[in-house]
Amino acid sequence: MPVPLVDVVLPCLNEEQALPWVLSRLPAGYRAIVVDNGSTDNSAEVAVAAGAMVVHEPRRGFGSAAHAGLLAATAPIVAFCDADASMNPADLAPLVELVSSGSADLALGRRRPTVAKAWPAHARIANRALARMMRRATGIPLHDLGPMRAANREALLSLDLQDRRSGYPLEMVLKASAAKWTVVEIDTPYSPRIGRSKVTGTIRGTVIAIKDMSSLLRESGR
Ligand SMILES: Nc1nc2c(ncn2[C@@H]2O[C@H](COP(=O)(O)OP(=O)(O)O)[C@@H](O)[C@H]2O)c(=O)[nH]1
Ligand SMILES: [Mg+2]
Repeated sequence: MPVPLVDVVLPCLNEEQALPWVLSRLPAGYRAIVVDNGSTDNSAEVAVAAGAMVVHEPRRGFGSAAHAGLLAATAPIVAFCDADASMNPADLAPLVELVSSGSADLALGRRRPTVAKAWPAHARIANRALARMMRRATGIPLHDLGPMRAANREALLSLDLQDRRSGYPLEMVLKASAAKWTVVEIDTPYSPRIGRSKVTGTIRGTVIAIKDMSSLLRESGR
């Protein structure tokens, strides 16, 4: 396969039900890199059957998977998307366009729920509070710490991201801001996922996410 224009990193923990929907919706010229984070279902097999590249990352954690995908990528632009069908990879195209045209160094998708139940209230409230702190820390008018995003691969690598859990997306924004990147946020539809949530749909996941993100914000304030 020739080097794709865009590599799409899809962190995956037991998403066999959602993957066919997700992987059939990548724009032409985009390559899917499914990072299997120790799934106990058939996620890896389903991903391979759908034509995706599969990377196995045994160390658990969203950031661990996302970063393994970034390291495996070879395309000039790398995008990130969840593998749970809550967002449509086709909606990555406008984010990628912002990066490829040079309008943004980091393009972020702001999740806009299509129906109320797409986003549980506790997750939405926590996200809003964290986004407010992120705005204060960076001075950039951002409203979400969502996973959908795009940037140039080499630039992303140069950020030297360290978080391997839920703080990864936030660390990316904080370091991009510190490096004076142009960070742009646009709306992306957010729908109910297929299958069961691993992070904000559970109390434990939400608490870990808030903990990881608050400690990053505290550090950045120092
Ligand atoms: N690799 C990896 N992926 C994860 C982990 N937890 C969640 N994911 C994936 O990250 C994405 C977001 O997780 P999800 O459970 O939908 O969280 P929510 O959107 O906050 O409910 C999905 O694609 C999951 O499969 C993890 O520990 N490791
Ligand atoms: Mg989700």
